[in-house]
Amino acid sequence: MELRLGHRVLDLERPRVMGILNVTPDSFSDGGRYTSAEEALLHAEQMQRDGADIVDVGGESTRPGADRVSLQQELDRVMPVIEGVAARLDVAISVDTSKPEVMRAAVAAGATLVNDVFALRREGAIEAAAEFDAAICLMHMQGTPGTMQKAPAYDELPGDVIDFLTERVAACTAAGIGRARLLVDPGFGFGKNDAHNLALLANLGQFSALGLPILVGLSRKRTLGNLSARRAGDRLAAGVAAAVIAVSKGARIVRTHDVAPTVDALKVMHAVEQAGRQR
Ligand code: 7PM
Repeated sequence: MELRLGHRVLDLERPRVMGILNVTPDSFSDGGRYTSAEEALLHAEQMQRDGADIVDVGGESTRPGADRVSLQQELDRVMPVIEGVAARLDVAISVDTSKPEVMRAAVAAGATLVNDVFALRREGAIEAAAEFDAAICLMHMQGTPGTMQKAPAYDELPGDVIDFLTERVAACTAAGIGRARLLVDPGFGFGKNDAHNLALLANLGQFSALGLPILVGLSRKRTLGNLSARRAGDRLAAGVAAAVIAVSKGARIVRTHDVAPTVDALKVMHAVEQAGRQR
């Protein structure tokens, strides 16, 4: 499996790492340490050195109950960072947004992946995506960020989530977006309790039926906090374990705050997989 990101082709035979670059002042685990574009660029540079293949630039916090951000505010936050990374670094740029105007501006400035937690369900988003040729990550979310953790409920897991993604993939292809541009993501923590998240991780292999690259984000999430009894900044080992489990079940891209240890863990994993295939 391969993913084209602009002039780059990511061979997904080896698992890849997407580093989280928050430019929101209210990000729950970075505590606003990277608010200015300059600081965000330093962070992106560090993630590139640490082995990230992609940096995910986000200007709107999807934290439950977080304030919605205006279009202008989001553009002001993400555009200088995208422009700076495109000019100075050699990593693929993902833009974490649900707004069609931000998608368009970001892609024009060099983003080659759109990471949309609303899976192009916002007004005008699917039409915008049909106009450019960046890749798109379609993520499952039950409810909306404001209310999704109130009482998440499913008839079947992972079936309900796979059905949703199947419908979004069909909507994309109907809108003229080729499958070669699509990735899918179960959306850990987005309208899911701990049991839901664990059932999805345990059965992640079933997402392979979609025939598209699987991206996962488990880094520092609450289920890992509950399992380890640790605060967000102390969930590194739990997050790396979860990443390794996800990749062992077919995930190809891991979205994480902790690039260096995740890259190391996935190198070990990949080497062992290759050794197993050679004998
Ligand atoms: C507060 C709560 C702040 C949750 C940030 C988050 C994913 C994502 C996020 C994911 C994809 C976080 C999340 N999670 N995009 N964006 N997949 N594709 O922990 O799991 O980063 S935001």
